[in-house]
Amino acid sequence: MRLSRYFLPTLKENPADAQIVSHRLMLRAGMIKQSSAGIYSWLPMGFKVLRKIENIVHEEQQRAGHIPMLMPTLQSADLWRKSGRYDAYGPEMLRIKDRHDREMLYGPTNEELITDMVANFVGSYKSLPLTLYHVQWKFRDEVRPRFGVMRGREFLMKDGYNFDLNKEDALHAYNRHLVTYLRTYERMGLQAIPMRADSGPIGGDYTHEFLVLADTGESEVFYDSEITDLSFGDRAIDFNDKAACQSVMEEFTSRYARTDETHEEALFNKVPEERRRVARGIEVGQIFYFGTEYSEKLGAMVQNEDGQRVPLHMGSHGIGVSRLLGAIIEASHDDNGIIWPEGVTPFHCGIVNLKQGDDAADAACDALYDSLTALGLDPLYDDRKERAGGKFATMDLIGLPWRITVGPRGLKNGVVEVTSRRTGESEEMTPELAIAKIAAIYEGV
Ligand code: 5CA
Repeated sequence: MRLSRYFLPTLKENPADAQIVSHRLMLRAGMIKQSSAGIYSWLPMGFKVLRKIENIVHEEQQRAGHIPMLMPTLQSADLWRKSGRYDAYGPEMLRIKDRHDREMLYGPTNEELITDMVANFVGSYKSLPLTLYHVQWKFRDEVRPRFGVMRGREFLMKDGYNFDLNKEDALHAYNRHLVTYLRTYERMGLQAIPMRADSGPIGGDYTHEFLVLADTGESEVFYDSEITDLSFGDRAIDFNDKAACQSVMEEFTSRYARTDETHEEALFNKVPEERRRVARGIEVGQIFYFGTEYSEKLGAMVQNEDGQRVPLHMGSHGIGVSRLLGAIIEASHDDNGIIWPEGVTPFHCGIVNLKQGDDAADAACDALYDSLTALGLDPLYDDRKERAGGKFATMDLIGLPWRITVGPRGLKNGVVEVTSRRTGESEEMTPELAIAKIAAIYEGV
């Protein structure tokens, strides 16, 4: 993409109404525009990152054998009456009437809709196990929408639902989700720690929240610092292997890590003092196992191997897709702007032309741009007639992890400069080597 032809409405000044750094930077980098409280338009660059995050979520879900689909945003109140949540949900639910005076709602989550669907189509244990998921907009009429996309009213969520014959299989689904989430967040450059949590209005006994440590997080968390040494990495795991999933799950959940809702001081005090940490975190996902409650209320029954009709064991599993943009920026920025992890960056690298209009510089930039694009990479070429300082400031603000700087002086010696946004370190090299370096960085990302 050439910046002169893109739509990147950056702001020079810090917006007064944005209290936390990720919100400020998303506004300044021209990624989002508020349309009303807690509701945002996703401008092209914000939308690009949103899609990248969503794609990682899809890839990791499907790697675990979960099946994508799409349910509507608007739901009928009837199913929610059956589950008992129509009244219980309270003012956070946006209730709407259609022209026939039928009661509708903008879905805050989808347990009812999917359980009803499965009740309609699944009648035998032979169709199990089954995990369906979608990535869809939700609406929760939060009392205090704030921090930009972190606590929106309209937000994008991955929500998945497992349907199993018995508790053992459903707990395998729970463990499987925990494991796939570890890899999902790591691919986004995040360390998200699974912590024992409270199940809230979703219900159920088993639940973990995934928290990214950040001073601006809304949750207070308590954990054993050994947890932060763990990483899932690129281990291969067979998601059908119950024991393998269970062992990873235990590795990541056996140490003390809890949100304030489940915190127990006496237990925490058993952690050696030098490893006890009290911090703040951003909740980027939550998984639940809640047994047969919804399937009983909504009639999701199957015949088991003995021919008896039994209710399905269920769980649900959410990832805050739009919130993740804020969480990633909170975890990865400096005074000059965002620092995107390679896995989610909107463009793979920037090309800065120090002297637009200089024949040699223009030709070298065009050639770099074409070669990178031909390799399947996605560079952002700053081809504006602007001062070099302004171009650098824009690149730093929008946070592309790599920058190639091209100027007449370097070109006389046959070199361009490659700079890491994270370390600020620059290296001079030929354009060919610069292309090879960028291509190598993104191999396998
Ligand atoms: N049905 C279950 C799991 S599918 C569910 O709704 N879980 S949840 O309530 O925990 O939401 C899942 C994730 O959505 C949360 O972990 C959080 O990351 C994100 N989320 C929740 N509320 C908001 C909000 N107001 N703005 C942005 N993201 C949110």
